[in-house]
Amino acid sequence: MKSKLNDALLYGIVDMGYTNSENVEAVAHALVKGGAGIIQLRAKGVSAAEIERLALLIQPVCKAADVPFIVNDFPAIAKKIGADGVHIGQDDGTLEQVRAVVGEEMIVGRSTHSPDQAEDALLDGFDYIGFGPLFPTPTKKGRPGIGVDEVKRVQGTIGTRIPVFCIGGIKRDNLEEVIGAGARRVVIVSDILGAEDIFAAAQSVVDQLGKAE
Ligand code: TZP
Ligand code: MG
Repeated sequence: MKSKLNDALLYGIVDMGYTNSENVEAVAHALVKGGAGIIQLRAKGVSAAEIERLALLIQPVCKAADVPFIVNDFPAIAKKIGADGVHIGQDDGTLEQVRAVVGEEMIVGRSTHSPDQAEDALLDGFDYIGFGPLFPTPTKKGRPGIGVDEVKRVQGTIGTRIPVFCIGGIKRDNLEEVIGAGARRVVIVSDILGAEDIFAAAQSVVDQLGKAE
C-alpha cells in the first residue's frame, strides 16, 4: 500500500466531528468515488472501542476501492484491525515507537506545522506528511494559520521524496490560490464533508489538482 501513496492527490478524512456515525460508510464511499486516493478515520474524543467499530466499517470500502485506509492517533487499533496506516501528530511519539507497534510495512504519516518539522519528518523516515494548517480552521482549533507562502519552502525542502499533503482551511474556493502557492496534494475536511454532495465536491477538487502543472 505504500506505493499507492504517490497516486493520492486528495486525502479524504472521515472526521467524526462532521459525520454522523450512521453515515460513515456512505461518506467513505463518496470520498473514494470522488477520487480521494487515501482515507483517514479521525475521531477526536471517541472511545477506542468506538474507533475500532467505525474503522471496521470504513476499511472494506477502502479495500474495495484499493485506497489506503489510515487510522488517526491509534497505532494499536491500526495494527489490530490490519489498517494500511496510522497518522500521528507532533506529540504522539517517535516513528520508532510507532513502528514498534505497527511494524515496517504499514504507512506512517506525521502532522507537521513548519518547514523544519517537515524536514525532520522526512529525515526520521515518515512515509508522508500533512503540512498546515495553512489557514486557521475550526477543525483544528487553537492553531494559527502558517500561510500559503510556507508551501513553496516546504516543497523546496521535501521535493518529491515523500508526499506532502497541505491541510487546514483549504476549500474549493481557495484551492486555486493553494495550488498557485505550490501545493499539489491536499487534505480537505469541512468543505467536503459539509458539502451537499460529497462525491461531487471531492471530484471537483481532484479534477483541479489533476490539472495543476
Ligand atoms: N490538522 C491541521 S489542520 C486540520 C488538521 C487535522 C484540520 C483540517 O480541516 P479543514 O476543515 O479542512 O480545515
Ligand atoms: Mg494525533
